[in-house]
Amino acid sequence: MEKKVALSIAGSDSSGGAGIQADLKSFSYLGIHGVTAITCVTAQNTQQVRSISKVPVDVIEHQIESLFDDCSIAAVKTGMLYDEEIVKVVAKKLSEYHVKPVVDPVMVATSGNALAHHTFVSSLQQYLLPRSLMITANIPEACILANMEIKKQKDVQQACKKIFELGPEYVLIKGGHLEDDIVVDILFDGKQFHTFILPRIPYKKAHGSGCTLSALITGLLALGESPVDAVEKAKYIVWSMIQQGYSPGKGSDVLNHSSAIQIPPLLRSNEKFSVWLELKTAIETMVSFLPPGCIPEVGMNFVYARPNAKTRNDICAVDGRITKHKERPSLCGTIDFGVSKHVASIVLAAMSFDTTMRSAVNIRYSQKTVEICKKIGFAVGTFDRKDEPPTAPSTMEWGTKHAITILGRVPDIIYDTGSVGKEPMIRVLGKNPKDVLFKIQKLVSAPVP
Ligand code: PXL
Repeated sequence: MEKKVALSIAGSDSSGGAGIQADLKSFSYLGIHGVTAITCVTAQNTQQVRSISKVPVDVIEHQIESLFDDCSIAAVKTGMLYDEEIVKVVAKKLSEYHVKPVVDPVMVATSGNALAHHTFVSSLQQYLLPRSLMITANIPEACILANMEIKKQKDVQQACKKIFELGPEYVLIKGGHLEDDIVVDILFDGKQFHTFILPRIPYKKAHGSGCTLSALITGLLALGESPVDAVEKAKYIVWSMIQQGYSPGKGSDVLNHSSAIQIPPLLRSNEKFSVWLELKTAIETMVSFLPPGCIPEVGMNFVYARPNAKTRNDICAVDGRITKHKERPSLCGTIDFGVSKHVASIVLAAMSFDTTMRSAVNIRYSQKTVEICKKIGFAVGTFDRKDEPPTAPSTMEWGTKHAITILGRVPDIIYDTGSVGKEPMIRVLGKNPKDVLFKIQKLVSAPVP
């Protein structure tokens, strides 16, 4: 078995949330073998940094040499370098080995304690940034490096340009410190600004997110991703790790590096990402409450179309099924665009009548369920497979259009009672996954007649 090797030159965080510890966990998450050169040992917990002890520079040098003399190192990141002496030796060694690192300009811990000596910033600017591939700075770090105030998005772009002048090939400024419901990160490649937007995760101050992001970017570069793709994927992974974070002490939360995270397809457009995320969230919610008796023999799919969807490629769905596992509903597969046939045709057919009806899920048929739907006031549509003309392009498309035409509108559910070898089925339709979930919730909590 072969594994890529990535190197982190950084400080040790005794609390295990940031520094070398976070970097190794991040590499491991990506299936990469992480190697390390430790620059400082911090004594800290989730509340405070109690002390910082520098590792002697000759020891730092020996660590780097031993690794380059032996391993084929695919990518390198630097974290806490603390002061000029360490920055200089790291810059010297990396240029000897002709490696350009991803630089996380660590200055302050999440707890607010300083992690850098006053000689750090100027030496970083002078020795390391001219030889770096990418710098990943948060807003306070970017303000110091660009020597300017950053208050608005426009300032971020200007700061990117100023930091780019210091020599890195890519400048990433993370917008987490700007107040907003969304977090906007900007990557500048010297010509173009690439924007990455994710919803803010409220009430979480996650220790180690900067280290983890830069380690994941480094790891993804080691795996052969382009810098822009590496940033997009790494951002999403960190976001999910923060969302699933936990608190090992009395202070800040740490990231959950060992959670199962589904990396989204490269969505590029924020509109596609929102569709993907809304669907994923709804599926996770549905799986948590759905009685397993609602799952049909063939399993379920839950889909959500982009606005004005025209083809199956515009429809996000489960590449696989939602099925029963140990008597509980379980998502088996990943969520992606262009992977559903049946339920996607239902939504496309519904959208040809009403473009706002963009989501659907199939559930197990029973006559009782149809009766409950009628009782709680759902608009109910139906079709009979026997009526399908032989020229119809697909049963789902024909059946959906047929049911809608008869009713004169897109119903809340469309059912059919099946035929030989075809399981009877109910499809719940709605404007978006939340709307569909709401209907399912209403249905499963209604009294059985
Ligand atoms: O998150 C920045 C960071 C980097 N490196 C070490 C740290 C921290 C934050 O606490 O302890 C060693």
